[in-house]
Parts: sequence; structure tokens; C-alpha cells
Amino acid sequence: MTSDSIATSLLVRLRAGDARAIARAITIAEAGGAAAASLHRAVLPQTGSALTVGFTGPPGAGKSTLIDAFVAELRRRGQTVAVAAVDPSSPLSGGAVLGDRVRMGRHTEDAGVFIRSIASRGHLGGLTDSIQPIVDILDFAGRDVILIETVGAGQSEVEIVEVADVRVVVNAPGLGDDVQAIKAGILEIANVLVVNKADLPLAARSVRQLRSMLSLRRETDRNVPVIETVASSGQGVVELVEAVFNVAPRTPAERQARRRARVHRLLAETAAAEVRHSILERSDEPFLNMLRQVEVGELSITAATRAALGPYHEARDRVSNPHTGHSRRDEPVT
Ligand SMILES: Nc1nc2c(ncn2[C@@H]2O[C@H](COP(=O)(O)OP(=O)(O)OP(=O)(O)O)[C@@H](O)[C@H]2O)c(=O)[nH]1
Ligand SMILES: [Mg+2]
Repeated sequence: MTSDSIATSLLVRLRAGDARAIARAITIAEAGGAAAASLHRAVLPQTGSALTVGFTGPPGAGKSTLIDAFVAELRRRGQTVAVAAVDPSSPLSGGAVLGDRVRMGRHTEDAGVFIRSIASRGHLGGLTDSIQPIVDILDFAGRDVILIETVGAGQSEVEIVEVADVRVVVNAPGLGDDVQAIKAGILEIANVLVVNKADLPLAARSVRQLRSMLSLRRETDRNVPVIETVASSGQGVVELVEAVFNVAPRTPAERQARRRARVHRLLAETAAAEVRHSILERSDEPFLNMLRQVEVGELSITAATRAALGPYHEARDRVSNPHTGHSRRDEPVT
């Protein structure tokens, strides 16, 4: 069989929702490279009907337990589901999130629920590159709702969860630092906030803290719902599902706009990382000379930065508008 016919038969089985085909396709996407890219191109035209919901929050907040209950409620409503449990710290796929498999065990016999652990395999950015194709594969395979779980509140988790149409940030009382998630800047990305473990005594205080933080923020953040749940008993999960559907983008155009915004942010962040890396690598004489000039105060750091960015900055200056207030003139050396 040619590789083309294998690809075609994979796509046919994938479109039919075959679980083994989904698993195979995700493995291809995870590996990256040309095969992943061509698979992604093939599925893309037939995507856009799934709703993607990202769950993130500190370790042990109850994300997996909550997702398990969330899945049960979606199934009660007749929706098909896929769960991608991302473990950025694990070098291996599969066994990495065994605990999650156990917690979501009640759905293993249900063909309407596909569960997969996804590991980063250690290369930085690898997962942020492959999560969108994985979501698109699950969308193409006809899953109504795609859930993504990521642990923690670091930059890479934020980027992963940004793929989602709706982002749920899960907190729980008694994790040592009640405002941990907020400190990491994760509040900004939340469309829905959850205080899980509402059965614990300090839950009410966490809810008050979150609400008062939201009240200090932008208008749009003030409307972010705070839902109390007890994931282990299912309490509050119906309210959570409703809150998620309520904030979900309603039209394909709205989804497209969110996706465009994400690609824009991702490009800015990736560019920043690349530029940082290449600047740290530099050791040529003119560059070292420029560093010395900054050291002795002959050159401002802004002017040196512009010089280091060189051609990029010149191109940008040509298109920048002098009336926007973002003038790019050198700062005087003080
Ligand atoms: N009391 C109480 N315990 C809960 C609740 N939800 C989950 N737990 C417990 O909290 C622990 C962590 O739950 P998980 O669902 O694994 O949390 P997680 O956020 O997925 O954890 P990581 O994936 O390791 O970050 C488990 O022992 C759960 O049984 C709840 O509502 N109340
Ligand atoms: Mg978990």
C-alpha cells in the first residue's frame, strides 16, 4: 500500500470517529514533522463544529475528578466527548497520567468518550505546536466537546489552554497558597472560575477572595462566573456545564476570531523567545562594543535594543504611525 492510500484510509476511519484511527492520528500529530503537517492540512477544512474546553489550575485542585463528572453530565445530554490530559512534565506518553485514567475510569467502556494522555516529550514548545492539530483531529473525528486538562499555571500551560474556546480555571482551598493561580497571571485567561472541594471548610473564603479580585479587574473580568463544585460528588457540575455553554462562542466567526487572536499572541511569544536566544548567543566585537557603551552610559538600553533588533525595527518604523503615541524615538541618555 502506498503512503497516500494509508493516509486516505486513516482519514476515512478518522472521519467516522473510529477510536483507533483517532489514537493513530494523534500519535502522528505528536511526532510533528511533514506527516503531521499534511495530516493537519487534510483535516482542517472539516473542523469548527466542536466546542473545546480547557481546564487548568494548580496540582491536586481536582481537575481530573471534575472533568470526569463534567463528561458524565455531557454524556447525559447526549454529547460525544474527547479528553486530552496534557502532562508537560512527563517525558513519556501513555502511562504518564495513569491516575487520570483511573479517575476517569467509569467512561472507559463508553465509545462516546475518548481519553488520551499527551506528554511533551521534553522539547520546549513541542506541545504548544501540536495541541491545535490534536484538537482539530478530534474535531474532524466528530467529537462534540473536546476537553483539555493541563496542570499548573506556567506559560506553557497557559498557551496550551488558550487553544480552547472556553477556559476553566480550577482552584481549591487548602493548596498552600490561595492566590497561587492569580499570581501566575492565569486569572486573565479564565472565562469561568471554579472553586472545587466546596465541601472543605475554607472554600467559602476562597470564593470571596476570587470574587474580590475579579471586582478589581477589567469590566469583562467582573462578569466571569465563579462556580462552586464538589467534583467527587458531582455537586455544582450541572451549573458548571451551563456556565461553560453560556460563555462559549456562538458563531463560527466568533471562534475564528479567537483562533486568530491566539495565533497572533503565539507568534509574538515565539518571536520574543527566538530573539532572546539569538541575542544571548551574540559575542561579535561590534555587539560587545555596544554593550560597553551601555555600561558606561554612552548609549541608552532602548537605543541598544533597537540596534540589536536592526532590520526588524527599521521595517516597523516605516509603518508606525507617529500619532498613536507609540513613538519609537530614542530615549535620551540620562
Ligand atoms: N474533598 C474533596 N476532594 C476532592 C474533590 N475533588 C477531587 N478531590 C480529591 O482531590 C485529589 C486530587 O484530585 P485530582 O482530580 O487528581 O486533581 P487534579 O487537579 O487533576 O490533580 P493533578 O492532575 O495531579 O494536577 C484526589 O484525591 C481527589 O479525590 C472535592 O470536591 N472534594
Ligand atoms: Mg489531573
